[in-house]
Amino acid sequence: MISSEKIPNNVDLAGDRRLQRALERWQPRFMDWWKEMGPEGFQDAHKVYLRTAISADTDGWAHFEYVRMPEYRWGIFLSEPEKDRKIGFGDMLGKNAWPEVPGEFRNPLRRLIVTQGDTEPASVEQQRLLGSSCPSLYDLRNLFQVNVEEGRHLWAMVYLLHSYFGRDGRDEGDALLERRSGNADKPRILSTFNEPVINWLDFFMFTMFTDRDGKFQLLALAESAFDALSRTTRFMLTEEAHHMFVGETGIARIVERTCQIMNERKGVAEDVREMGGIDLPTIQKHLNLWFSLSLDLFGGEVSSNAASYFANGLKGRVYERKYNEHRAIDDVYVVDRFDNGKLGNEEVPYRNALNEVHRDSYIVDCEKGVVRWNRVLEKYGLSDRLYLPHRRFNRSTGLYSGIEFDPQGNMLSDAEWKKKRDEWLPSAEDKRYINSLQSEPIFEPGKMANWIAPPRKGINGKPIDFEYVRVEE
Ligand code: BYC
Ligand code: FE
Ligand code: FE
Repeated sequence: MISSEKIPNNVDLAGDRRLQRALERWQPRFMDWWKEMGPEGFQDAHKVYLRTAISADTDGWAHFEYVRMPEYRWGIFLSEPEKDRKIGFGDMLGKNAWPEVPGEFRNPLRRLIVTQGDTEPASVEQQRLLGSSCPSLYDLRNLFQVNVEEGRHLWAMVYLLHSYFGRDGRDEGDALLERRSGNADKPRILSTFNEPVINWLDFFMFTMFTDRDGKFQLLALAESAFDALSRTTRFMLTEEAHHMFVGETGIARIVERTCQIMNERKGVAEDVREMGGIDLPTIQKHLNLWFSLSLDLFGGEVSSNAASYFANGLKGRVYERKYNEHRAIDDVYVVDRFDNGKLGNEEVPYRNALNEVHRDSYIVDCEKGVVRWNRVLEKYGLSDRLYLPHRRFNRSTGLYSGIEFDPQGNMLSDAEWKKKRDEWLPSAEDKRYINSLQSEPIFEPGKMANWIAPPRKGINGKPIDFEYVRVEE
């Protein structure tokens, strides 16, 4: 029997026998998946100081305890309903939001939910080996906090599939546990979620840039006319903030340590590696990689899917309320276009350019993080700066895929690209170097790997040298 003790929830699970039965059948499959594909080597012996959501209100958020990860209580939470909620955009603007899934939108809604849901376990799979190279117990704990919450996000989507999509939904719930990140035969749905996350530089860039796509997609789904989807994603967003914090501060701490080394060595960049730090060009290359991989997640620049999601009220714009006008039927948007291999542009109906609209606001948000990283460089009196590469750089979906550009957005021949590639993206040698730095985990409380500065403060008011993960019989 599933009790609310075991699955904390605010959806009255105990009062819905059908849903209970479906989740009872799915739960052991999830546990099998977690044990096979979750954090390797930290399943049974380790207790982790984790935050567990035990209710949807602010108090429920302050709940911290030591748990073995397989015993984490993955809960189902929806944000509080908004009374008489109306559809906020598209052709059905002003009509009542949907308590159920309208038959005509069943397929596209299921597809959106499955696509969202698929990314959550994918990211856990991508990160499953990182524990064995953690730079500190503090970072190890943050990795696991992110992992269990992505697990909870999967539960959130499976709850929607089981509650609203009947048999099809249950099948999709099973399939979410069967696909595997990077597996050629049964890959995860979206490109970026099949890319390897090999080291902690990848991890911090992933949580900075890829989890931030999560933020933007969830904000767009939070506008949905399908009320349960809106409420589920709104609650997920509260967790997403921590994931991006982990990424942004992780990189800031690496940059800080690199600055310290550069100052000790009077700014000779080559010496950073000699001193066991991560040099700025290597940081920039990982930034280039994960920013461009994450831009791919917004879909094609011109997309009829995006237009119909918006027209039908399935997926809105980020912070739809901030727009003056919500139908967006007459507007146009200018996007790049290729004519005989030459780059020009064209006007397209605004709704068809919504993926690009989202990408624009995402880039602005990423830029703010880069500004904060550069403040660290400034503070240390260094003139080097990090930057976001052009959106055309290294893309594998949409308009720019199959054509090479430099980080400034200039088109390149294949030969030029091949010559320069390793200056812009992590090379085999860079990967070897980072792996050599991260071959051993650091488990001593308060100790940091040499290539990263300590955080400003610990978790939940605990000191930095708190034992965030411990082995216990
Ligand atoms: N890889 O019409 P288009 C997160 C497909 S991250 C592979 O432009 P659309 C998280 C596309 O399906 C947030 N295929 O696409 C982060 C379509 O296929 P069909 C995840 C791709 O539909 C970190 C075709 O190409 N949430 O939560 O406008 C850790 C034409 O594309 C890709 C969502 O994505 C790709 N990158 O936009 C943990 C929200 N891109 O129709 C978690 C739900 C496109 O030809 N998903 N395709 O068979 C969506 O809203 C949309 O599916 C997308 C794509 C925005 C992703
Ligand atoms: Fe997530
Ligand atoms: Fe996340």
